[in-house]
Amino acid sequence: MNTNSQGSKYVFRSCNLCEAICGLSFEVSDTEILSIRGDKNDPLSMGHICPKGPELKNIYLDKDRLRKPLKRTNTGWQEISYEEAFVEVTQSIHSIQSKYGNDSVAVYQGNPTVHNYGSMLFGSRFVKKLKTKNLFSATSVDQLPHHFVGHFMFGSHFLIPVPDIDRTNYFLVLGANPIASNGSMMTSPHITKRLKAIQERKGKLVVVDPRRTETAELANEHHFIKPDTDVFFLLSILNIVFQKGIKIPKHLSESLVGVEEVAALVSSYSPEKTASITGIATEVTQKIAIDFMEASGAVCYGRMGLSTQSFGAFCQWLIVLVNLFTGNLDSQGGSMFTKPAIDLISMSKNEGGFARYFSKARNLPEFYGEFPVAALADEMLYTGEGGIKALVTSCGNPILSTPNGTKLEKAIGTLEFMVSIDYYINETTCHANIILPPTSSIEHENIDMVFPLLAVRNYAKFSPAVFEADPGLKHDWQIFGELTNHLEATRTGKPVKKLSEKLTPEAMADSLFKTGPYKLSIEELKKHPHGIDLGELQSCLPDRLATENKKIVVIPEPFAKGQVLLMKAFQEFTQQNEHDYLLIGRRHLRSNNSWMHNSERLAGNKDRCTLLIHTNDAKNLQIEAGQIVKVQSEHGEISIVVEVTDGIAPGVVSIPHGYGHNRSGIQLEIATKRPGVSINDLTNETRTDFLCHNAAFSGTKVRIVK
Ligand SMILES: Nc1nc2c(c(=O)[nH]1)N[C@H]1C(S)=C(S)[C@@H](COP(=O)(O)OP(=O)(O)OC[C@H]3O[C@@H](n4cnc5c(=O)[nH]c(N)nc54)[C@H](O)[C@@H]3O)O[C@H]1N2
Ligand SMILES: Nc1nc2c(c(=O)[nH]1)N[C@H]1C(S)=C(S)[C@@H](COP(=O)(O)OP(=O)(O)OC[C@H]3O[C@@H](n4cnc5c(=O)[nH]c(N)nc54)[C@H](O)[C@@H]3O)O[C@H]1N2
Ligand code: SF4
Ligand SMILES: [Mo]
Repeated sequence: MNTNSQGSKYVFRSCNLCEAICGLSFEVSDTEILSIRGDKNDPLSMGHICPKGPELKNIYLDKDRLRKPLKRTNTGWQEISYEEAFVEVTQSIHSIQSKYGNDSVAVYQGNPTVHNYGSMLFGSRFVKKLKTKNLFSATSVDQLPHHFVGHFMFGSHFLIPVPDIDRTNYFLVLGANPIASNGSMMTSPHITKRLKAIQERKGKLVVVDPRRTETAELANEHHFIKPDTDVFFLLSILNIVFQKGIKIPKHLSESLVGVEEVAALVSSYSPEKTASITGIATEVTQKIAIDFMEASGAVCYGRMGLSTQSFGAFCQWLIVLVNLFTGNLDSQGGSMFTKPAIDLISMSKNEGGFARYFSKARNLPEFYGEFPVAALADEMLYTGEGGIKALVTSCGNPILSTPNGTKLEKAIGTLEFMVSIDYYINETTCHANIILPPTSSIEHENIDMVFPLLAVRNYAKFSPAVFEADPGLKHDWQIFGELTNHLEATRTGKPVKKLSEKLTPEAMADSLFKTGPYKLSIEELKKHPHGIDLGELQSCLPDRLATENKKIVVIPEPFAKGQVLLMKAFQEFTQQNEHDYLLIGRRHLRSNNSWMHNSERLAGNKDRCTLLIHTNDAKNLQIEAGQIVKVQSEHGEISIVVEVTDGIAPGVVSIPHGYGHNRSGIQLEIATKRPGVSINDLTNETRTDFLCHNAAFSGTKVRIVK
């Protein structure tokens, strides 16, 4: 902390609103935040800040933010004390588990969990105490395929390579829009600067996306692709690479098993055969493959648009193979692994697994102890043994964020009890019997435990609280800690244990740093308020592999077996006639998943929840910009304003997710002037990834009605 001549001081901490974890500089007086700016001395973010960063002040001050636990009664919400809430929550959970078994209580942990180390560390202790198999999180509407591939190829779900963006000379981006999202599974703050730097060193940025996104606008090349078909494009890239001659990084030549089988697989997918399916011409695919092979340092990267497809896991697997067989895996300028100061990989060594047990209603496989959230509604509606009767949510809004939110909303209506840990009444938490609000993020310290694992440089930082916490509020970790101890007491009849002063998130993180590869400590990190740069990414395979024999499993069993499904889909695609419109999502810089839409400063006056449609399609349908149309799917119907553009592939339409703050019958207390509609009232909960069962959002079939 520094003080200036006006008596105000500076607090340096990372923004926790997205994966870029930008270093911010808070200028504060005793009571007020005077300004929030990018911290120029942060070695990773170098002064970057986006329009969401300053919102940390508005969230702190927001009058919509809950500051007292709430209980739902027949006459509306009633404020209660934390103690009353803890007792009621744990007694309800205990009585439901006693009656129906431990699995009758389900948990959904949403996206902000990973941005809050207290919630993560103490949430997982509470979850263990519940002893339920019905665990769900945002992972399975997001990056599950990356973990799946990490687990099967490298031996740990946390072994996920990231683009060495600062040294690459050819960046092939599929289904990601980092200029709006600020990067995902690639912590890379100041992304536009980093992308432009590739071009300044005469490298190339190539984007494959059904929409001409902000990132595509900057790119050297952009190619439209038909949604949900990337798997075939990637197979064709590999088909060409194998024909021209693969190049395996020298240090990995002894570490691969299964290369011949890949050669056999990709031989069936020549670019000539896949062009009519993907919409990418043979010559374009050939040129991309050859440019990629010839570049000194090239990397292929795919994100949400690729992960949330029918063959999302296949896509992420093939991306690793493209990098591997062009000599770019674990190599400078290619796709590399980090060496973070907290070693999550050795920590989670014994937790891993897939399909060790299955969900009751949908029979979907667990992965690392979690079921796909696309099954959540059916598991609640299941009346047999093992069906869900109670729900705990934290940091999330699954009614807006998971496929077929309408069905989930109905299913939640059948529950006997629900509790939510959240500082807003949102479309999901409004159904809870009790809402437990935590402190806002700047009222507690934080350490990014996850994102340095995915960062384009090795980096560590401690973020101090900006202000002391509101004395009436508890932190997420304290809420989870109290719930854990109260549940134990309810079960045993013994007095409730006090939270230990020694067992805090900070103490836990400190010991993780001390046993980590750099032997850091919180004390040391506090001496470096802007963060510590631990250097550029280094080759680390095969040493770092967590597979039994330190080999890369080039074609893991689920993929070997899944080839049949792939071929079947390929043949069905080739037979396909006229289709409906294919729906994709989008993100905007000034919006953050399902929340922060109540901020006037951030959202501005523009309605961003619109339907993007190509000019020719609009003409054919005789619809115009500004008009309201109905969009219908197998599962639902929404009405939405049309925006006409040439920046989307013909036959494709786009709606952003996270909106729909006007659900019928619900009096939301968060005032929003632009409620929008929820794309997930159209998406299909039965459409999941063929292998890992991540939600398959991309390419949902819809009809448009005037
Ligand atoms: N169709 C479609 N659906 C999607 C996506 C898509 O692209 N298309 N994207 C998916 C993705 S990638 C994700 S990650 C999910 C996100 O969806 P969710 O997992 O539902 O997460 P958010 O919408 O970010 O949840 C926001 C809630 O978390 C609360 N919150 C914020 N910070 C904290 C905190 O520190 N403590 C507590 N207790 N609560 C907090 C906010 O108040 C808010 O109510 O949506 C998914 N859904
Ligand atoms: N401003 C802002 N930033 C965010 C978020 C936010 O809501 N707002 N959310 C955060 C979260 S939780 C996440 S997970 C990340 C996500 O980060 P990104 O993945 O970079 O974000 P998206 O904008 O969802 O990008 C997905 C892209 O895939 C394209 N796409 C859709 N379907 C297909 C397809 O079938 N094939 C191909 N090739 N492309 C397809 C879409 O057009 C879109 O451009 O962003 C994070 N950052
Ligand atoms: S890009 Fe914006 S939201 Fe993301 S960490 Fe940086 S300031 Fe925060
Ligand atoms: Mo996400």
